[in-house]
Amino acid sequence: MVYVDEYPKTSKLVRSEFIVAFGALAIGALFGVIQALHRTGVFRGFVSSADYYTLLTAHGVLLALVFTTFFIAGLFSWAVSNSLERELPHRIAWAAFWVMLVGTVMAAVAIIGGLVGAPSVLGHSLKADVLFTFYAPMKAHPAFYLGAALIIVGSWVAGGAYFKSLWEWRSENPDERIPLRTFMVVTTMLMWYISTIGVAVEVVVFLIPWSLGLIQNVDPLLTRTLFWYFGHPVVYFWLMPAYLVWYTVLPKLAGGRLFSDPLARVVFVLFLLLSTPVGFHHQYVDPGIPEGFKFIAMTNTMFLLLPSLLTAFTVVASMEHGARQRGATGYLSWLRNLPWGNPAFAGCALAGLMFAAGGFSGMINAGMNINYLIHNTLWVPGHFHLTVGTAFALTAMAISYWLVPQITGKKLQRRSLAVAQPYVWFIGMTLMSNAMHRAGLAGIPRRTAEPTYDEFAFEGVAGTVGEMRIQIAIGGFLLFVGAALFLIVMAETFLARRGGTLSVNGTLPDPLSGAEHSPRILDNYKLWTAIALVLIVIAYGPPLASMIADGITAPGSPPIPV
Ligand code: HAS
Ligand code: CU
Repeated sequence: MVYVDEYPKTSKLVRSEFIVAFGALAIGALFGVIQALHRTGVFRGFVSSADYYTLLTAHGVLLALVFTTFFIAGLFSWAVSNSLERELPHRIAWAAFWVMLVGTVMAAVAIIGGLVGAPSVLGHSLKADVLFTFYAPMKAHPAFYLGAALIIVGSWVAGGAYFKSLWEWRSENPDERIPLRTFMVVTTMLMWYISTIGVAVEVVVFLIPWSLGLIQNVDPLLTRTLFWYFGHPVVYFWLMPAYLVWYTVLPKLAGGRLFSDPLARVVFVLFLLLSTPVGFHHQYVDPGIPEGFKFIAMTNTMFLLLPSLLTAFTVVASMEHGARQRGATGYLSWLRNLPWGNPAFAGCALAGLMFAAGGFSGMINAGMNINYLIHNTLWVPGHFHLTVGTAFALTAMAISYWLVPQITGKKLQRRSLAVAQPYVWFIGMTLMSNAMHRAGLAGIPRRTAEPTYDEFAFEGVAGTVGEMRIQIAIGGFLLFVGAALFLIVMAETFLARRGGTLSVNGTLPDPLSGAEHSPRILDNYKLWTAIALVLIVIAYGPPLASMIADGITAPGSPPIPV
């Protein structure tokens, strides 16, 4: 039976979450192409450079925060309901949806206010040009921070629906292993609860009172630290859902089975343990944090490569198994036997391939000394367009080709556009991110409307700055085309009539090595959460204590670069 007929209530929820996600994707992608054309100087007619920050904030917030959070909520709702074989508790889940939606609208209105002359609303000018990392000393309208807080609170409530389902299931199945997809969702949410505490404290205790004028100053170092305490784990909040898809659906799309359930569980537990005590790797150049603690963060970050390296092994092995089931032979020629004409498969596989490159640039970011070379340059957007902008976004789009027919009961429309779409994205992203990385090495900064350096000679960099700019502009344009193709396919599918046979089937095969081979201790959430908290206390305790020793709003550390 199709998912929508089996779980009609949860299907409706997933559809609503996806519609908001895709709406955010549409607007965010439009702003993205405008920016790419603007900062490369190819076309500057859409906005003035003065509005660049507003546009960049909207692009980052809509794509990295709204598109991701709503899509993940939908994916997780599907994963939990489908693997525990029950509808989600719908009151909790819908409450979460509405809280997140109200938050999104508030934050979006505050940002857009900046484009229409920042009118005064409730005694504060309505604008939020603070970028998606929104830390002090840049200040936004209170509505922006309240909106951000609501999005986070909503995501907490959504987690409540998954936990409640798990408890219900557990009372009926006391001895069974937690199904893999639910295990992954729950581990991700535990990591999310631990890490969002940082940003919640930053926003509620400091930024909201400060933007309302209730307190006069905040400590930029302390609030940045609270932000990055959350700002690294949030990237795994985006990655782990992509991994959920790569582990549980991609092997099936490749015609095979997951290589190892135990290895998948180990990977998710490692993320729970190590995602948070690493945030200082975003603050290597911040003064006021002892070098030794930056070093601890670097070491933890290097350990944190392990779950992704294990994933590369397990997922590629599962794909190879699939190809060999389809008759492939040879060391590498099995790659040809994969279903490259299936858009769901091709999108996930290309996303994985690009993530290998993005992970590599992440390793470079993480090295304390090499980081000084690339920090705040265009290298960093090059890195994260491969990670969140492809590993997550392309996987989300690809899996929608498989999932949306199941949550709507409708056949995928415009299949030929869907087949082309992942390749358009892949080519566009290859051009853009490669040129961004190189431009960063040449010293071109991120986050500015005027980085063109026409007359500047960049010694020791292959090619010219003009050539990189053109690649970024063409790549950015192709990405916009890729997003548009996806949205056309989705819009037509959502609006189509039901009928005919679906081109997908939602059953997932058992892993080659199943849950019965994985030690039960892996499902011991109390133990892993406790260890995660201990690691956080070690990594963050002393530096945070020294930051607040001089008073919690006093910027007592050496001068903060602005
Ligand atoms: Fe990062 C900055 C370090 C992963 C996102 N990162 C950012 C920012 C974002 C971001 C948004 O240490 C910018 C924030 C800002 O605005 O300032 N990052 C890392 C490291 C990893 C990493 C070590 N990042 C991610 C992921 C993200 C993301 C995932 C989003 C989803 N990042 C940094 C650092 C900075 C940073 C510094 C600060 C830079 C600065 O100075 O500002 C690692 O987790 C990466 C591990 C990954 C691998 C790759 C494994 C390969 C796999 C592919 C398998 C292949 C398949 C397909 C399945 C080791 C799993 C095969 C296909 C066939 C056809 C065979
Ligand atoms: Cu990070």
